[in-house]
Amino acid sequence: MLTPENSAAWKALLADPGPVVVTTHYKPDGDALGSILGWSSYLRKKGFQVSMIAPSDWPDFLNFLPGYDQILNYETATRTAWKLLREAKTIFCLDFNDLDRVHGMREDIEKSGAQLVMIDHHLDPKPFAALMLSDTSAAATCELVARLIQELGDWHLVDLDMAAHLYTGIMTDTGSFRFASTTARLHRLVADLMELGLQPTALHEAINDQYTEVKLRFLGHCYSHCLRLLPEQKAAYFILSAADLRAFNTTTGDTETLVNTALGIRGIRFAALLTEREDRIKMSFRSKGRIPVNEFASQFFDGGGHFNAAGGHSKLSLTETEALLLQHLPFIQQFL
Ligand SMILES: [Mn+2]
Repeated sequence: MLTPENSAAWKALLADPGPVVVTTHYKPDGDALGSILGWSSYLRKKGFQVSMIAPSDWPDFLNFLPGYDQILNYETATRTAWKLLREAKTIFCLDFNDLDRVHGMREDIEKSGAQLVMIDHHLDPKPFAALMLSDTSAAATCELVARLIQELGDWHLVDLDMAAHLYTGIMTDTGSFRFASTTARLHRLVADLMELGLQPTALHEAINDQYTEVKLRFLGHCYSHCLRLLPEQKAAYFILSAADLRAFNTTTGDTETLVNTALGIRGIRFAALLTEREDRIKMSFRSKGRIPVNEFASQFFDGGGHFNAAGGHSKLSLTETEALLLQHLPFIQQFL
């Protein structure tokens, strides 16, 4: 967190308000949106003129987050976004470790001339920002935002809406406080948020109890027809073709829970999800224990991520990608 070397830089940055942009990664999740909303509220209270831009749309269920409607979607508001990026003196990059993660927005960020500041917890951060708060031991970027505000002595500025933003990111990125990143120290931070009056039950409902009929039927289809089990290798994976997605009219986020449910099968330690998108096969990997899926993703599928949760992609066909997955599966055996 703050060290004698970087604390002066953060304090100087925050003492000099102006127009800024706060952004996050493509297809933002709960931690991505929670962190940009919470950090933006804080910056506004410090006197900054803040615009929030997401590189793409996000799952609908996140639209319970206070202030979500002020986030601009770069893909549908490209011109406005470019104007804001060009006028910004600082662009805060939250919850991503590589400028590639903003996809089409990358060029505009690079051309903007603004200074870049990163707050992130992903492994192997690329040094693209002038000021970086990168802590790969943090459970969520929202944890880092909360601690940063605490360490800057501004906890009194955190209101109930901000508490909801930060809790959402911490809760979703820890799988409701079950992943190994959940520490005693994190629970203490959450206790600080609850002491502000936060009601976790309502947030859990807003996040977890949001199935629609079509989504539940889609999941049923996936369990019945798209799941492959390899009990001997302690692996399971889903294969979703473009036709599967079309048949159920799926939207962003509908497939998110699938890969985790494969890991919920007794005895399974490695799970994957192969999804046929327009121009590529999108791949998600999850593991339990010592299996480094970030290494698996970067070695074989042009990806990366966290130790137990990572992603990658393939330009091959769905069938060829499945064959490649099976070919590389022995990699995980050494960690079982
Ligand atoms: Mn995150």
